[in-house]
Amino acid sequence: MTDIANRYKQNPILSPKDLKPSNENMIIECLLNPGAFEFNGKKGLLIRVAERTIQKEGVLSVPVYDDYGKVKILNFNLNDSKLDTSDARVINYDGIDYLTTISHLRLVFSDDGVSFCESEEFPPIFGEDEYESYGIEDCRVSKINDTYYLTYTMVSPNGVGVGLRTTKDWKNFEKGGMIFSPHNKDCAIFEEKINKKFYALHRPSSPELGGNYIWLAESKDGIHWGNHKCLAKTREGKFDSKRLGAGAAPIKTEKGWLEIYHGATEANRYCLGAILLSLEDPYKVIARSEKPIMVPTAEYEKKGFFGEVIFTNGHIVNGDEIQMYYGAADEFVGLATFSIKEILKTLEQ
Ligand code: MAN
Repeated sequence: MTDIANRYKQNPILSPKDLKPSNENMIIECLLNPGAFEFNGKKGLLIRVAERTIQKEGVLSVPVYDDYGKVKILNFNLNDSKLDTSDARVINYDGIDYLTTISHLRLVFSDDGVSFCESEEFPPIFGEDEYESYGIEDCRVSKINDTYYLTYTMVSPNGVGVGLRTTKDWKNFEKGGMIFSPHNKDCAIFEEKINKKFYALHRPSSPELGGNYIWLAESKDGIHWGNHKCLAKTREGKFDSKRLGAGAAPIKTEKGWLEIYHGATEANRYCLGAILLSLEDPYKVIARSEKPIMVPTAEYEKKGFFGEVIFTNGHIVNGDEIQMYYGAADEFVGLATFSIKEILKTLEQ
């Protein structure tokens, strides 16, 4: 046995061909990293749709939004020595990075948690201002009382930060702006207040000193955050040796807050691990996976837009079962279930 995830047999449940591009100049390159939630008796996913411009021979085209939010296409000659295309996600030309795709978020709903459909009632969510001009990505959905808190990656030439929007009906959204400034991503808000305060996991990056670690912050209003503390760092020689980041909102268990997180190696292999935080004081780490609970093993996890990747930021919990939705190889959406008890058992060893 390589891990403790039970993969759905008909995985992947969603592939790029299952949705329509947002306009006639674009093609969908990847469907990935969905947020997950329940609404009006249905299961909902907020999928990241990464699109690119239609490619011509000998030329590499990348989409960027201009100052007015319109897609503009930049073309680079593939033979140009100033062009570096070694990473499928980002190209570099003459020292400047460009994303090969632009992402927006798509809402799909399902009765059984497996077949998801789009409906015109719930339009796509796009990046909207100068802090989202390279798109929005990897949205976590946390429900507190009757409000859904959407925390997502805002991408623009200003940097990569965490944006907040809230909604009660998935039709009207209120903007909370950038809640964690660059460089920061992987933000998950706890689904209940502890000692009257909101808590959020987040992932600042500090390249000179420190690294890509999971941090925790608290807030009185869910918008202004402070008391930042580092909870989990990279570990040499392990599955999370290069970077790690929180998945969806922590799950409340009798043993503590259980967080499923992603950890990546220097070779960009993304696995999942778990971390357990004290119920009363989430700054206290009780346990952490020594070995990953899920590793890329299936064909659709090993090969795709960016292979060897399992990345999650969405799940629905039902008793002991976690229905986890995840991005596989940065191209497909997969479904896997876990037993909470089984994960907790791995943390005792
Ligand atoms: C980063 C993010 C994710 C992506 C992984 C793997 O963490 O861009 O969206 O899934 O890398 O490529």
